[in-house]
Amino acid sequence: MSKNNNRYISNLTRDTYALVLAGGRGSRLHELTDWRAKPALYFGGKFRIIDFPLSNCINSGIRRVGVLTQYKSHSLIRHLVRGWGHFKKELGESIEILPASQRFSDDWYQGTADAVFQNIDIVRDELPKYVIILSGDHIYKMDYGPMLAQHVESGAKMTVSCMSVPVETAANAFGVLTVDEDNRVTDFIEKPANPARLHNDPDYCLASMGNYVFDTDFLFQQLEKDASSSGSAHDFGKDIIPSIINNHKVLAFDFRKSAMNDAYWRDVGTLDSFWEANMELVAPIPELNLYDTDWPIWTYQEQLPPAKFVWEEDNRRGEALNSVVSGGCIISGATLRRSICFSNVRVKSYSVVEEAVVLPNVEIGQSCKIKKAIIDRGCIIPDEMEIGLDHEHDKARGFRVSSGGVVLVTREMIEQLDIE
Ligand code: ADQ
Ligand code: ADP
Repeated sequence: MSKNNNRYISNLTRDTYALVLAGGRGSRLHELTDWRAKPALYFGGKFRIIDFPLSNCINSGIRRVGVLTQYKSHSLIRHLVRGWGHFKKELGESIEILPASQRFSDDWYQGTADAVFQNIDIVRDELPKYVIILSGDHIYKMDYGPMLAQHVESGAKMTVSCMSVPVETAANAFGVLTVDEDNRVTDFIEKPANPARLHNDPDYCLASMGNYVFDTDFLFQQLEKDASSSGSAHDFGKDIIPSIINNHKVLAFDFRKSAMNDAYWRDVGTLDSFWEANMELVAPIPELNLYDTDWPIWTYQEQLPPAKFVWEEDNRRGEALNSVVSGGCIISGATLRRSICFSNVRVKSYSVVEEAVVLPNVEIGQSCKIKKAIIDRGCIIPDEMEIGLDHEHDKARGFRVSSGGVVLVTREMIEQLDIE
């Protein structure tokens, strides 16, 4: 059908402005988000979480993007400036960093709807026909084009991307939708204790992914109405969606229709899920293909020398098995197994590092043993330190041990140890 050709979709994506919500803390990540917003968190050996929605925009042909920042935004803004500053205005491309700056009132951003409301004038200047609002918190690859096409062809005022997830996963965690046979949203409850189950699959329910397409005029009207409503938390999930579904056409879009690979979507909101999603990448064939040249994930990347593995003269081999090792790393006489090393990590002789996610600029001294751990950026792990082998000992030293048995070590935790 001629309407469905690439040109049709590219006209829609060109008429769309994307707003990425990147102000959330992600408090269940504990000290990992003490100094950085969740979207700035490192992932997969060289990326930050925000690189995923931003790359999805670029690869989908949406080239005008605003990023709404608030909580601990320095690390995020630095990453955006370094890695995403190459957009060319002359080619119709722009990326705007939109920090909460009390432009309209004395308040910082309240809920997500307020964050968008406080930037209405900036979006209005761009004259987009459609606005796509994206959560900056998730790891996934998605072509937003088919979602936009469904939105326009169906005549919906708002479209919510969603996927079916087990009921126990969604309870108290996601916005849950009920839809009719035409995919029209008939009910929406934010984080219900007892999610509405799917008729044809009662163990599952339909969860919102926190990504929305709106007709621009309609969005502005709803935000203005919401801004003057005193009881509102000014949030899309809590207020805007439930208030419009009865009187306006709001449709669900099935993420599987435009997922790049088997609907991979991860909310790395806890230490365990962050560790697990990183660990999935060391599998021989991970579900998330980061080597797919058709859907590249862009990021900021420092100019660094290649990773190096040193087999030392006295037969201490530097090796990495089923691991991901980034530029600037030197693994010298040490063994990495099922681990991820971000850039500039040094691991010294006799050390064994297993199932660890090691963030940039970490130094692991000699004869260390590390298992099932997350080592935060810049940690200097002293010689002979053991992490993850005895959780009681880990806790006694001030390291955090998650419910799933992942040990988090940060610079501050190391610095407060009384080490000679
Ligand atoms: P949550 O992710 O729990 O649920 P929220 O904490 O509001 O909702 O975060 C949504 C997005 O907005 C995140 O990307 C976050 O970083 C960002 N954000 C939060 N507060 C912000 C602020 N004040 N300013 C700017 N950005 C902010 C949402 C939906 C659910 C849906 C899940 C899917 O509300 O309905 O199921 O996402 O994960
Ligand atoms: P990232 O590793 O995500 O780039 P950083 O570790 O550089 O983040 O921290 C981001 C921001 O937080 C920076 O402004 C940094 O100076 C600040 N910061 C980090 N750790 C501390 C700390 N212990 N005390 C005060 N500020 C800190």
